[in-house]
Amino acid sequence: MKKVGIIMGSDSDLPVVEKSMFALDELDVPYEVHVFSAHRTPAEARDFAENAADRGFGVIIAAAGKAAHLAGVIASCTTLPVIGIPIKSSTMDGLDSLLSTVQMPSGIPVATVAIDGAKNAAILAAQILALGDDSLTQRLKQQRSDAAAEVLKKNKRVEEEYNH
Ligand code: RP5
Repeated sequence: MKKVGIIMGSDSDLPVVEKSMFALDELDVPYEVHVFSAHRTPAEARDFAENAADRGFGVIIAAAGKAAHLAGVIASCTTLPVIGIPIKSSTMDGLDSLLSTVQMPSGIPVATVAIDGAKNAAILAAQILALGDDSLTQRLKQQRSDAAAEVLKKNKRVEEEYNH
């Protein structure tokens, strides 16, 4: 199976980005994690993106906060799909990161998830890889039906407690 590349702008993003790793572990999807910054280590970020397809990656998740250019820079150096996670790491509650990640110029897309939306980034990455992997598709379907069963259980508990 192809791997997911997970890149973050700083190790201070780890508490959020770990949620992507947990979600990929649950789905048994292989990944590799790096700290590369669009501003502090642009050469390493570029080198990773330019070689990612040849190194067996199928999709890249890029997480960054503040002036969050990482996902866009990565996307400019590869034709692999890039998923951006805007990180809430400043005094602006992540709105700065969201706009910096989502407002890409025409021609270089970044599929941007919600602020701190690391779990959804991982699920979207898995869905992309599942296009060529039937057993991963089955695992994604199972995960959805397990999650639905949990919600129905919660509904039952609330209904029993409050409806008389
Ligand atoms: C961004 O700046 C990083 O992605 C992080 O969210 C933010 C702050 O980085 P540190 O100053 O904590 O290293 O580049």
